[in-house]
Amino acid sequence: MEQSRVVPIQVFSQFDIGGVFHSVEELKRGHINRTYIGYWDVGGQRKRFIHQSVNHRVFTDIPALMANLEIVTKQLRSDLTDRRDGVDETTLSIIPTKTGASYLQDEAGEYWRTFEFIENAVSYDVCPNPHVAYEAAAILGRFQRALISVPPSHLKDTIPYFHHGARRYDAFDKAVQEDSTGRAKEAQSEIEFALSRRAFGGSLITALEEGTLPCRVSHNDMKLNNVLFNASGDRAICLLDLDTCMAGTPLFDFGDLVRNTAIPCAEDEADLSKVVVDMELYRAICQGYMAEMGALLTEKELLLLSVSPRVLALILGVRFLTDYIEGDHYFRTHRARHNLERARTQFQVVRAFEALEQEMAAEVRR
Ligand code: ADP
Ligand code: GN1
Ligand code: MG
Repeated sequence: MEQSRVVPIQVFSQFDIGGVFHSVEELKRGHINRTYIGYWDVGGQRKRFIHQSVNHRVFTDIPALMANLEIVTKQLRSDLTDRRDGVDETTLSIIPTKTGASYLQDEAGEYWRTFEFIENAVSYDVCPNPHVAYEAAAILGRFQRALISVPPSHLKDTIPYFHHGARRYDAFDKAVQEDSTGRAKEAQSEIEFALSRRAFGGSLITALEEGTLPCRVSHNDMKLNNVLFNASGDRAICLLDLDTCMAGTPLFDFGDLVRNTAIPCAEDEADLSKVVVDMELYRAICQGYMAEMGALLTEKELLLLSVSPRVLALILGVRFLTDYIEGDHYFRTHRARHNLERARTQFQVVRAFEALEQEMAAEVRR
């Protein structure tokens, strides 16, 4: 379960901010990294910066991760300069250390980096309306389009086999067999659900490995709260959380975005009757995404678009369930059985998509 930590503020002064540190507050959002807002006095003005401790138990090669981040943000920035419609858009801007590095390691072994704070922006954990869904999908489409010129082999895998359904199932099997925490008995119905859909969970990765789906750079963590909107919430202005940018398929991103945006409830919603697909939100995602990326997708990608949300929800459910059975080592949890509840909700998401299989496919064709 979550434990509070001392923030090593002396580390922050090693970044080339050119000001005087004032205070810090934690932003409790994601499940993996630790994110802080630092308040600094710079040139007589109070300015905010993002200080982030990157989870090196999850991301085991931080130099490679930061090298990827530099490649991706450089390309996104150059695309924004070339595009006329990108005036209000931005991308992450790394503040180097005073010695010119993009990150540092503190005495406790933790890795730190600093970003410019993107001001006058909002983000959503739950999608409030179809316009927000459209915009999130459109910025994803622009992101994928901008990165088409970066060969996937130029980026290292920051988490190997991240959306590899078959390998996620292998890890799940091992967790169930070992049952090191004795928790498997409480999760029998979830385990059975996962096992009943094993082949489906591996379907996208099989197509990618066989080469019937093209390998492209993808974001791989397309949660709605990784998109920043302008203050009025009517325009997506930045895609965040670029740590998992690596070789993949656009289907991982489209699927993940639909998974967590077209079902307007929390990812750990305990009331499963609220886990319902909002087809208006789904339609808006299809439209926003197609407007930017539609013309660049292959027949096979188009065919699998509507299937991808189900695969992504299943894989995430299996990951939550594996982590629960292993003792909650990966995802940060906030209460007992949190990962089991998250798995249960994702499996309900899978059921909700299954029930709408035909309608979801018809919407993409339209
Ligand atoms: P995690 O991997 O833990 O999800 P993120 O990089 O997504 O970490 O950051 C967590 C939250 O911090 C985001 O959802 C966003 O609200 C905020 N955030 C991150 N980077 C910035 C930034 N450069 N400017 C403003 N807010 C940011
Ligand atoms: C994690 O870091 P965050 O909270 O944006 C996870 C994603 C999951 C997501 C589920 C590196 O994302 O894969 O889809 O939780 N990121 C990593 O909420 O494992
Ligand atoms: Mg995030």
